Amino acid sequence: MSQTPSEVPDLTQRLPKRALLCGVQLPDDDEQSFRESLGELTRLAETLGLHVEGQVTQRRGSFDSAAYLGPGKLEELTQLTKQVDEPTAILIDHEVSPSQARNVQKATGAEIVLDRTAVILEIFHRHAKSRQAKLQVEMVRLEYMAPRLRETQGLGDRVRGGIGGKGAGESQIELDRRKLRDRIAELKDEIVALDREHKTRSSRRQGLRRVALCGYTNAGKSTLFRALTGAEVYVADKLFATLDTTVRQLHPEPRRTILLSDTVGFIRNLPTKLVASFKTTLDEALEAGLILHVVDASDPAVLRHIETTCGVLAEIGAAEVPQLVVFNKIDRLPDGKVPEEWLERFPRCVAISARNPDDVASVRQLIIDFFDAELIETELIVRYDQPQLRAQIFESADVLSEEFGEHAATLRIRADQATLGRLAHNMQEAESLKE
Ligand SMILES: Nc1nc2c(ncn2[C@@H]2O[C@H](COP(=O)(O)OP(=O)(O)OP(=O)(O)O)[C@@H](O)[C@H]2O)c(=O)[nH]1
Ligand SMILES: [Mg+2]
Repeated sequence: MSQTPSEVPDLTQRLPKRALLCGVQLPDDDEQSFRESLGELTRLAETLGLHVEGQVTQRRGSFDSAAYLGPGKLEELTQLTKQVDEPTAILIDHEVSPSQARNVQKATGAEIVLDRTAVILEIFHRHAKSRQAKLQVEMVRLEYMAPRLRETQGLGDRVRGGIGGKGAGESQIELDRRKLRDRIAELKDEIVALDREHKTRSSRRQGLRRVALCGYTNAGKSTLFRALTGAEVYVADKLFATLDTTVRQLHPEPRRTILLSDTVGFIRNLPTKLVASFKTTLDEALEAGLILHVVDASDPAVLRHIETTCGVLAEIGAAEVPQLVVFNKIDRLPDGKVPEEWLERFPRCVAISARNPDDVASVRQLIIDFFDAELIETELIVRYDQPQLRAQIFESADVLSEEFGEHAATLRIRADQATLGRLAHNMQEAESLKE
Protein backbone atom coordinates (compact mmCIF):
# COMPACT_ATOMS: atom_id res chain seq x y z
CA MET A 1 0.00 0.00 0.00
CA SER A 2 1.28 3.40 -0.91
CA GLN A 3 1.56 5.92 1.91
CA THR A 4 1.80 8.94 -0.33
CA PRO A 5 -1.44 10.47 -1.54
CA SER A 6 -0.32 9.69 -5.06
CA GLU A 7 -0.31 6.42 -6.93
CA VAL A 8 0.03 8.20 -10.21
CA PRO A 9 3.65 9.21 -10.62
CA ASP A 10 4.58 12.80 -11.33
CA LEU A 11 5.95 13.45 -14.75
CA THR A 12 9.09 14.91 -13.27
CA GLN A 13 11.38 11.99 -13.96
CA ARG A 14 10.16 11.56 -17.52
CA LEU A 15 10.03 15.16 -18.57
CA PRO A 16 12.64 15.98 -21.21
CA LYS A 17 14.60 19.24 -21.09
CA ARG A 18 13.38 20.64 -24.42
CA ALA A 19 9.91 21.78 -25.38
CA LEU A 20 8.02 23.00 -28.42
CA LEU A 21 4.77 24.92 -28.14
CA CYS A 22 1.78 24.83 -30.41
CA GLY A 23 -1.33 26.97 -30.38
CA VAL A 24 -4.45 27.40 -32.48
CA GLN A 25 -5.86 30.91 -32.68
CA LEU A 26 -9.63 30.62 -32.78
CA PRO A 27 -11.78 33.34 -34.40
CA ASP A 28 -12.71 34.76 -30.93
CA ASP A 29 -9.09 35.17 -29.80
CA ASP A 30 -7.62 38.53 -30.62
CA GLU A 31 -3.99 38.56 -31.67
CA GLN A 32 -2.69 40.09 -28.45
CA SER A 33 -4.47 37.77 -26.08
CA PHE A 34 -3.33 34.80 -28.19
CA ARG A 35 0.31 35.95 -27.97
CA GLU A 36 -0.01 36.58 -24.23
CA SER A 37 -1.37 33.11 -23.66
CA LEU A 38 1.59 31.56 -25.53
CA GLY A 39 3.96 33.78 -23.55
CA GLU A 40 2.40 32.40 -20.39
CA LEU A 41 2.76 28.85 -21.64
CA THR A 42 6.47 29.58 -22.09
CA ARG A 43 6.70 30.74 -18.46
CA LEU A 44 4.73 27.71 -17.31
CA ALA A 45 7.18 25.50 -19.24
CA GLU A 46 10.14 27.26 -17.64
CA THR A 47 8.60 26.76 -14.22
CA LEU A 48 8.74 23.03 -15.01
CA GLY A 49 12.40 23.38 -16.00
CA LEU A 50 11.77 23.08 -19.74
CA HIS A 51 13.59 25.10 -22.34
CA VAL A 52 11.31 26.27 -25.15
CA GLU A 53 12.96 25.73 -28.55
CA GLY A 54 10.22 27.00 -30.83
CA GLN A 55 6.54 27.12 -31.60
CA VAL A 56 4.00 26.42 -34.31
CA THR A 57 0.81 28.47 -34.45
CA GLN A 58 -2.19 28.40 -36.70
CA ARG A 59 -5.43 30.32 -37.26
CA ARG A 60 -8.39 28.01 -37.51
CA GLY A 61 -12.16 28.06 -37.17
CA SER A 62 -11.88 25.20 -34.67
CA PHE A 63 -9.34 22.65 -33.45
CA ASP A 64 -8.66 19.80 -35.84
CA SER A 65 -10.71 16.95 -34.43
CA ALA A 66 -7.94 14.41 -35.03
CA ALA A 67 -4.77 16.22 -34.03
CA TYR A 68 -5.59 19.79 -32.87
CA LEU A 69 -3.44 21.29 -35.68
CA GLY A 70 -4.29 20.81 -39.34
CA PRO A 71 -2.17 18.31 -41.37
CA GLY A 72 0.20 20.96 -42.83
CA LYS A 73 1.02 22.52 -39.48
CA LEU A 74 1.34 19.12 -37.87
CA GLU A 75 3.99 18.29 -40.46
CA GLU A 76 5.77 21.56 -39.63
CA LEU A 77 5.74 20.60 -35.95
CA THR A 78 7.14 17.17 -36.85
CA GLN A 79 10.03 18.73 -38.76
CA LEU A 80 10.74 21.08 -35.87
CA THR A 81 10.73 18.16 -33.44
CA LYS A 82 13.27 16.36 -35.64
CA GLN A 83 15.48 19.44 -35.74
CA VAL A 84 15.63 19.62 -31.94
CA ASP A 85 17.26 16.22 -32.13
CA GLU A 86 16.73 15.49 -28.44
CA PRO A 87 13.79 14.10 -26.51
CA THR A 88 11.16 16.85 -26.72
CA ALA A 89 7.93 17.67 -24.97
CA ILE A 90 5.17 19.26 -27.02
CA LEU A 91 2.95 21.63 -25.10
CA ILE A 92 -0.49 22.45 -26.49
CA ASP A 93 -1.94 25.79 -25.39
CA HIS A 94 -5.48 24.42 -24.91
CA GLU A 95 -7.09 21.47 -23.22
CA VAL A 96 -7.41 18.68 -25.81
CA SER A 97 -8.86 15.18 -25.82
CA PRO A 98 -6.69 12.15 -25.03
CA SER A 99 -6.84 10.99 -28.65
CA GLN A 100 -5.83 14.41 -30.02
CA ALA A 101 -2.78 14.38 -27.74
CA ARG A 102 -1.93 10.82 -28.74
CA ASN A 103 -2.18 11.65 -32.44
CA VAL A 104 0.14 14.64 -32.04
CA GLN A 105 2.60 12.39 -30.25
CA LYS A 106 2.41 9.67 -32.91
CA ALA A 107 2.81 12.10 -35.80
CA THR A 108 5.69 14.07 -34.34
CA GLY A 109 7.50 11.35 -32.44
CA ALA A 110 7.70 13.64 -29.41
CA GLU A 111 8.63 12.12 -26.06
CA ILE A 112 5.49 13.44 -24.41
CA VAL A 113 2.56 15.71 -25.27
CA LEU A 114 0.99 17.83 -22.56
CA ASP A 115 -1.96 20.18 -22.89
CA ARG A 116 -2.29 23.41 -20.91
CA THR A 117 -4.29 21.68 -18.19
CA ALA A 118 -1.66 18.96 -17.74
CA VAL A 119 1.11 21.57 -17.51
CA ILE A 120 -0.74 23.54 -14.81
CA LEU A 121 -1.65 20.37 -12.92
CA GLU A 122 1.99 19.28 -12.95
CA ILE A 123 3.12 22.61 -11.49
CA PHE A 124 0.43 22.46 -8.83
CA HIS A 125 1.48 18.90 -8.07
CA ARG A 126 5.11 19.93 -7.57
CA HIS A 127 4.35 23.02 -5.52
CA ALA A 128 1.69 21.63 -3.16
CA LYS A 129 3.02 21.49 0.39
CA SER A 130 0.20 21.18 2.89
CA ARG A 131 -1.85 18.02 3.15
CA GLN A 132 -4.93 19.88 2.00
CA ALA A 133 -3.27 21.29 -1.14
CA LYS A 134 -1.78 17.88 -1.94
CA LEU A 135 -5.13 16.12 -1.66
CA GLN A 136 -6.90 18.77 -3.72
CA VAL A 137 -4.35 18.62 -6.54
CA GLU A 138 -4.16 14.85 -6.43
CA MET A 139 -7.88 14.45 -6.89
CA VAL A 140 -8.00 16.69 -9.94
CA ARG A 141 -4.93 14.97 -11.38
CA LEU A 142 -6.44 11.53 -11.02
CA GLU A 143 -9.69 12.69 -12.60
CA TYR A 144 -7.69 14.14 -15.45
CA MET A 145 -5.55 11.01 -15.85
CA ALA A 146 -8.33 8.40 -15.65
CA PRO A 147 -9.57 8.70 -19.25
CA ARG A 148 -5.95 9.01 -20.43
CA LEU A 149 -4.69 5.85 -18.75
CA ARG A 150 -4.35 3.85 -21.91
CA GLU A 151 -2.95 6.71 -23.91
CA THR A 152 -0.26 7.79 -21.49
CA GLN A 153 2.52 5.35 -22.09
CA GLY A 154 4.43 4.21 -19.06
CA LEU A 155 1.89 5.63 -16.67
CA GLY A 156 -0.14 2.41 -16.81
CA ASP A 157 2.86 0.36 -15.77
CA ARG A 158 3.62 2.61 -12.85
CA VAL A 159 0.03 2.58 -11.63
CA ARG A 160 0.05 -1.21 -11.85
CA GLY A 161 3.16 -1.21 -9.73
CA GLY A 162 5.06 -3.32 -12.24
CA ILE A 163 2.43 -6.02 -12.66
CA GLY A 164 1.08 -6.50 -16.14
CA GLY A 165 3.45 -4.62 -18.34
CA LYS A 166 3.11 -3.84 -22.02
CA GLY A 167 0.24 -5.34 -23.92
CA ALA A 168 -1.88 -5.95 -20.86
CA GLY A 169 -5.46 -6.57 -21.93
CA GLU A 170 -8.58 -4.53 -21.64
CA SER A 171 -9.34 -6.03 -18.26
CA GLN A 172 -6.11 -4.67 -16.81
CA ILE A 173 -7.03 -1.17 -17.95
CA GLU A 174 -10.48 -1.62 -16.44
CA LEU A 175 -8.84 -2.70 -13.20
CA ASP A 176 -6.58 0.34 -13.21
CA ARG A 177 -9.53 2.63 -13.80
CA ARG A 178 -11.39 1.05 -10.91
CA LYS A 179 -8.37 1.55 -8.67
CA LEU A 180 -8.29 5.18 -9.68
CA ARG A 181 -12.01 5.60 -9.02
CA ASP A 182 -11.58 4.06 -5.56
CA ARG A 183 -8.66 6.34 -4.83
CA ILE A 184 -10.64 9.38 -6.00
CA ALA A 185 -13.50 8.40 -3.67
CA GLU A 186 -11.03 8.03 -0.80
CA LEU A 187 -9.53 11.42 -1.51
CA LYS A 188 -12.98 13.01 -1.61
CA ASP A 189 -13.73 11.66 1.88
CA GLU A 190 -10.46 12.99 3.24
CA ILE A 191 -11.07 16.37 1.67
CA VAL A 192 -14.57 16.54 3.17
CA ALA A 193 -13.11 15.79 6.62
CA LEU A 194 -10.48 18.51 6.20
CA ASP A 195 -13.17 20.94 5.01
CA ARG A 196 -15.03 20.37 8.25
CA GLU A 197 -11.92 21.19 10.25
CA HIS A 198 -11.43 24.27 8.16
CA LYS A 199 -15.01 25.40 8.82
CA THR A 200 -14.52 25.06 12.59
CA ARG A 201 -11.32 27.03 12.44
CA SER A 202 -12.76 29.78 10.31
CA SER A 203 -15.93 30.06 12.39
CA ARG A 204 -13.67 30.77 15.35
CA ARG A 205 -12.30 33.67 13.40
CA GLN A 206 -15.75 35.10 12.72
CA GLY A 207 -16.18 38.67 13.79
CA LEU A 208 -12.51 39.31 13.27
CA ARG A 209 -11.51 41.75 10.62
CA ARG A 210 -10.14 39.78 7.71
CA VAL A 211 -8.32 40.64 4.50
CA ALA A 212 -7.51 38.22 1.65
CA LEU A 213 -4.73 38.86 -0.86
CA CYS A 214 -5.90 37.60 -4.24
CA GLY A 215 -4.75 38.01 -7.81
CA TYR A 216 -2.94 36.70 -10.84
CA THR A 217 0.02 34.40 -10.30
CA ASN A 218 3.35 36.24 -9.84
CA ALA A 219 1.62 39.58 -9.06
CA GLY A 220 3.50 39.91 -5.78
CA LYS A 221 0.86 38.76 -3.29
CA SER A 222 3.29 36.84 -1.10
CA THR A 223 5.80 39.69 -1.20
CA LEU A 224 3.16 42.15 0.01
CA PHE A 225 1.85 39.64 2.56
CA ARG A 226 5.35 39.26 3.95
CA ALA A 227 5.82 43.00 4.17
CA LEU A 228 2.45 43.52 5.89
CA THR A 229 2.71 40.69 8.41
CA GLY A 230 6.40 39.89 8.83
CA ALA A 231 5.62 36.24 8.00
CA GLU A 232 8.28 34.25 6.17
CA VAL A 233 6.16 33.02 3.28
CA TYR A 234 7.72 31.77 0.06
CA VAL A 235 8.36 34.36 -2.64
CA ALA A 236 9.68 33.30 -6.05
CA ASP A 237 9.78 34.46 -9.61
CA LYS A 238 7.88 31.45 -10.86
CA LEU A 239 4.25 30.71 -11.52
CA PHE A 240 2.11 29.28 -8.74
CA ALA A 241 4.77 29.59 -6.06
CA THR A 242 2.00 29.71 -3.45
CA LEU A 243 -0.69 27.04 -3.24
CA ASP A 244 -1.41 27.05 0.46
CA THR A 245 -3.30 29.68 2.30
CA THR A 246 -1.38 31.30 5.14
CA VAL A 247 -3.15 33.44 7.72
CA ARG A 248 -1.29 36.02 9.86
CA GLN A 249 -1.99 39.19 11.79
CA LEU A 250 -1.26 42.60 10.41
CA HIS A 251 2.03 43.64 11.95
CA PRO A 252 2.67 45.98 13.73
CA GLU A 253 -0.69 45.28 15.27
CA PRO A 254 -3.41 47.91 15.07
CA ARG A 255 -5.69 48.52 18.09
CA ARG A 256 -7.90 45.65 17.04
CA THR A 257 -6.64 42.54 15.30
CA ILE A 258 -6.77 42.34 11.53
CA LEU A 259 -6.04 38.97 9.91
CA LEU A 260 -4.51 38.67 6.45
CA SER A 261 -4.41 35.63 4.20
CA ASP A 262 -2.11 34.87 1.28
CA THR A 263 -3.78 32.69 -1.34
CA VAL A 264 -3.15 30.70 -4.54
CA GLY A 265 -2.78 32.78 -7.70
CA PHE A 266 -4.90 32.62 -10.83
CA ILE A 267 -4.17 32.34 -14.55
CA ARG A 268 -6.33 32.47 -17.67
CA ASN A 269 -7.91 29.15 -18.59
CA LEU A 270 -7.30 27.76 -15.14
CA PRO A 271 -8.88 24.30 -15.25
CA THR A 272 -12.36 24.72 -13.74
CA LYS A 273 -12.03 21.55 -11.71
CA LEU A 274 -8.88 22.92 -10.14
CA VAL A 275 -10.69 26.10 -9.10
CA ALA A 276 -13.50 23.99 -7.66
CA SER A 277 -11.08 21.81 -5.72
CA PHE A 278 -9.34 24.87 -4.26
CA LYS A 279 -12.67 26.30 -3.18
CA THR A 280 -12.05 25.64 0.52
CA THR A 281 -8.65 27.25 0.33
CA LEU A 282 -10.22 30.17 -1.46
CA ASP A 283 -13.01 30.47 1.10
CA GLU A 284 -10.58 32.84 2.79
CA ALA A 285 -11.50 35.31 0.05
CA LEU A 286 -15.19 34.63 0.42
CA GLU A 287 -15.15 35.19 4.16
CA ALA A 288 -12.95 38.27 4.05
CA GLY A 289 -14.27 41.75 4.76
CA LEU A 290 -11.86 43.11 2.18
CA ILE A 291 -10.00 41.64 -0.78
CA LEU A 292 -6.65 43.14 -1.73
CA HIS A 293 -6.64 42.43 -5.45
CA VAL A 294 -2.92 42.52 -6.26
CA VAL A 295 -1.82 43.01 -9.88
CA ASP A 296 1.56 43.34 -11.58
CA ALA A 297 1.29 46.86 -13.01
CA SER A 298 4.43 46.29 -15.08
CA ASP A 299 2.84 43.43 -17.05
CA PRO A 300 1.43 44.62 -20.41
CA ALA A 301 -1.55 42.29 -19.87
CA VAL A 302 -2.48 43.87 -16.53
CA LEU A 303 -6.09 44.72 -17.45
CA ARG A 304 -6.74 41.22 -18.76
CA HIS A 305 -5.25 39.82 -15.55
CA ILE A 306 -7.70 41.90 -13.53
CA GLU A 307 -10.54 40.52 -15.65
CA THR A 308 -9.40 36.92 -15.12
CA THR A 309 -9.09 37.37 -11.36
CA CYS A 310 -12.52 39.01 -11.12
CA GLY A 311 -13.90 36.11 -13.17
CA VAL A 312 -12.50 33.48 -10.80
CA LEU A 313 -13.62 35.46 -7.74
CA ALA A 314 -17.13 35.58 -9.20
CA GLU A 315 -16.95 31.83 -9.85
CA ILE A 316 -16.28 31.13 -6.17
CA GLY A 317 -19.00 33.57 -5.08
CA ALA A 318 -16.70 36.35 -3.84
CA ALA A 319 -17.78 39.00 -6.35
CA GLU A 320 -19.60 41.01 -3.67
CA VAL A 321 -16.66 41.30 -1.28
CA PRO A 322 -15.27 44.87 -1.39
CA GLN A 323 -11.98 45.07 -3.31
CA LEU A 324 -8.99 47.31 -3.13
CA VAL A 325 -7.01 47.00 -6.38
CA VAL A 326 -3.28 47.15 -5.62
CA PHE A 327 -1.20 48.07 -8.68
CA ASN A 328 2.10 46.53 -7.60
CA LYS A 329 5.67 46.68 -9.00
CA ILE A 330 5.43 50.35 -10.01
CA ASP A 331 9.21 50.51 -9.46
CA ARG A 332 9.41 48.68 -12.78
CA LEU A 333 7.36 51.30 -14.66
CA PRO A 334 9.41 53.84 -16.62
CA ASP A 335 8.31 56.87 -14.55
CA GLY A 336 7.06 54.94 -11.52
CA LYS A 337 3.45 55.92 -12.28
CA VAL A 338 0.40 54.05 -13.52
CA PRO A 339 -1.79 55.61 -16.26
CA GLU A 340 -4.46 58.06 -15.04
CA GLU A 341 -7.21 56.02 -16.73
CA TRP A 342 -6.52 53.01 -14.51
CA LEU A 343 -6.95 55.14 -11.39
CA GLU A 344 -10.23 56.46 -12.76
CA ARG A 345 -11.46 53.07 -13.78
CA PHE A 346 -10.95 51.49 -10.36
CA PRO A 347 -12.44 53.79 -7.76
CA ARG A 348 -10.78 51.99 -4.88
CA CYS A 349 -7.16 51.42 -5.88
CA VAL A 350 -3.59 52.21 -4.93
CA ALA A 351 -0.29 52.09 -6.85
CA ILE A 352 2.69 50.73 -4.91
CA SER A 353 5.86 48.71 -4.88
CA ALA A 354 5.75 45.92 -2.31
CA ARG A 355 9.50 46.43 -2.00
CA ASN A 356 9.07 49.99 -0.75
CA PRO A 357 8.40 50.13 3.03
CA ASP A 358 6.62 53.52 2.78
CA ASP A 359 4.21 52.10 0.20
CA VAL A 360 3.57 49.07 2.39
CA ALA A 361 2.85 51.37 5.34
CA SER A 362 0.28 53.22 3.25
CA VAL A 363 -1.46 49.97 2.28
CA ARG A 364 -1.52 49.05 5.96
CA GLN A 365 -3.20 52.37 6.75
CA LEU A 366 -5.74 51.91 3.94
CA ILE A 367 -6.70 48.53 5.40
CA ILE A 368 -7.14 49.99 8.87
CA ASP A 369 -9.12 52.94 7.49
CA PHE A 370 -11.36 50.62 5.51
CA PHE A 371 -12.43 48.75 8.62
CA ASP A 372 -12.68 51.90 10.71
CA ALA A 373 -15.01 53.47 8.16
CA GLU A 374 -17.36 50.55 8.62
CA LEU A 375 -17.60 51.24 12.34
CA ILE A 376 -20.72 52.67 13.92
CA GLU A 377 -20.71 54.89 17.00
CA THR A 378 -23.38 54.35 19.61
CA GLU A 379 -24.18 54.42 23.37
CA LEU A 380 -24.85 51.46 25.63
CA ILE A 381 -26.15 51.49 29.19
CA VAL A 382 -24.63 48.73 31.31
CA ARG A 383 -25.72 48.10 34.89
CA TYR A 384 -23.10 47.49 37.55
CA ASP A 385 -24.45 43.98 38.13
CA GLN A 386 -23.48 43.04 34.56
CA PRO A 387 -19.68 42.87 34.78
CA GLN A 388 -19.44 40.16 32.13
CA LEU A 389 -21.25 42.26 29.61
CA ARG A 390 -18.98 45.18 30.36
CA ALA A 391 -15.92 43.00 29.84
CA GLN A 392 -17.33 41.77 26.53
CA ILE A 393 -17.84 45.32 25.31
CA PHE A 394 -14.27 46.28 26.18
CA GLU A 395 -12.99 43.20 24.37
CA SER A 396 -14.86 43.59 21.14
CA ALA A 397 -15.41 47.33 20.66
CA ASP A 398 -13.54 50.60 20.98
CA VAL A 399 -14.78 52.30 24.15
CA LEU A 400 -14.55 56.05 23.60
CA SER A 401 -15.87 57.22 27.00
CA GLU A 402 -17.60 55.92 30.10
CA GLU A 403 -19.92 57.90 32.41
CA PHE A 404 -20.89 56.53 35.79
CA GLY A 405 -24.52 56.89 36.93
CA GLU A 406 -26.15 55.61 40.11
CA HIS A 407 -26.97 52.07 38.94
CA ALA A 408 -25.34 51.89 35.54
CA ALA A 409 -22.60 53.25 33.36
CA THR A 410 -23.13 54.82 29.95
CA LEU A 411 -20.53 53.67 27.43
CA ARG A 412 -19.91 55.47 24.18
CA ILE A 413 -18.52 52.82 21.82
CA ARG A 414 -17.50 52.22 18.23
CA ALA A 415 -17.90 48.80 16.61
CA ASP A 416 -18.88 47.12 13.37
CA GLN A 417 -22.43 46.03 12.61
CA ALA A 418 -21.85 42.36 13.41
CA THR A 419 -20.29 43.10 16.81
CA LEU A 420 -23.12 45.50 17.69
CA GLY A 421 -25.64 42.81 16.77
CA ARG A 422 -23.90 40.30 19.03
CA LEU A 423 -23.71 42.75 21.94
CA ALA A 424 -27.39 43.67 21.58
CA HIS A 425 -28.27 39.99 21.59
CA ASN A 426 -26.21 39.36 24.75
CA MET A 427 -27.77 42.36 26.51
CA GLN A 428 -31.24 41.03 25.76
CA GLU A 429 -30.26 37.61 27.08
CA ALA A 430 -28.86 39.12 30.25
CA GLU A 431 -32.19 40.92 30.75
CA SER A 432 -34.30 37.84 30.18
CA LEU A 433 -32.16 35.84 32.62
CA LYS A 434 -32.78 38.45 35.26
CA GLU A 435 -36.58 38.39 34.83
N1 LIG B 1 10.34 44.82 -8.97
C1 LIG B 1 9.45 44.31 -8.14
N2 LIG B 1 9.33 42.98 -8.01
C2 LIG B 1 8.39 42.49 -7.17
C3 LIG B 1 7.52 43.34 -6.43
N3 LIG B 1 6.69 42.56 -5.71
C4 LIG B 1 7.03 41.28 -5.98
N4 LIG B 1 8.05 41.22 -6.86
C5 LIG B 1 8.71 40.01 -7.41
O1 LIG B 1 7.76 39.31 -8.20
C6 LIG B 1 7.96 37.89 -8.11
C7 LIG B 1 6.69 37.19 -7.66
O2 LIG B 1 6.39 37.57 -6.35
P1 LIG B 1 5.49 36.71 -5.36
O3 LIG B 1 5.26 37.55 -4.15
O4 LIG B 1 6.03 35.35 -5.18
O5 LIG B 1 4.16 36.64 -6.25
P2 LIG B 1 2.77 35.89 -5.92
O6 LIG B 1 1.67 36.80 -6.37
O7 LIG B 1 2.74 35.46 -4.51
O8 LIG B 1 2.87 34.66 -6.94
P3 LIG B 1 2.22 33.17 -6.82
O9 LIG B 1 2.34 32.68 -5.43
O10 LIG B 1 3.04 32.39 -7.79
O11 LIG B 1 0.80 33.29 -7.27
C8 LIG B 1 9.11 37.71 -7.12
O12 LIG B 1 10.28 37.55 -7.86
C9 LIG B 1 9.11 39.02 -6.34
O13 LIG B 1 10.38 39.33 -5.81
C10 LIG B 1 7.68 44.76 -6.59
O14 LIG B 1 6.97 45.59 -6.01
N5 LIG B 1 8.65 45.17 -7.45
MG1 LIG C 1 2.64 33.64 -3.67
